[in-house]
Amino acid sequence: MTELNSWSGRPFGAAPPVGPEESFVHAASAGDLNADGLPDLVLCDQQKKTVAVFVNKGDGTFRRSFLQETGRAPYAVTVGDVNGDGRQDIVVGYLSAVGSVFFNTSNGTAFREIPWNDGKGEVYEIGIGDVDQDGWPDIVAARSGAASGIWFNMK
Ligand SMILES: [Ca+2]
Ligand SMILES: [Ca+2]
Repeated sequence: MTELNSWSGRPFGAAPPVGPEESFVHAASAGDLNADGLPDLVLCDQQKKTVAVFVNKGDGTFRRSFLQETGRAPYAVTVGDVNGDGRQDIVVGYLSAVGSVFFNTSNGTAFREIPWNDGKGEVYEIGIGDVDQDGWPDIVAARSGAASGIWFNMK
């Protein structure tokens, strides 16, 4: 099936699916997690409570390189270099649970998880940016059921 891309007028082609057929992915983000110049995908399954990385094979298909059971329902995710080491990291927000920063330790195949936020409310959206202009990226979260806020990087 082909649909027209309204921005360029060029057709969209059907792409092969990514991840398991039966899934409950509520949050996804893209970033170059293995530093090969191609954007990779992070898919967070709310029901299975998992965070998975799928690396871009360069031919329109993806291969899973990482899977972590979180024990909490992920609801928002973004990718960015939170610790300034040049490797893209993963920031996950959950439903009424403390969030996770997954520091990329091995080209998208291994991560070190540390907590962020107070675990209140539902995290609907996450942004990464240097809000206080100290040279370190901070985490901004939009939440429901709790105040939204900024979590400053205290490097
Ligand atoms: Ca890549
Ligand atoms: Ca990093």
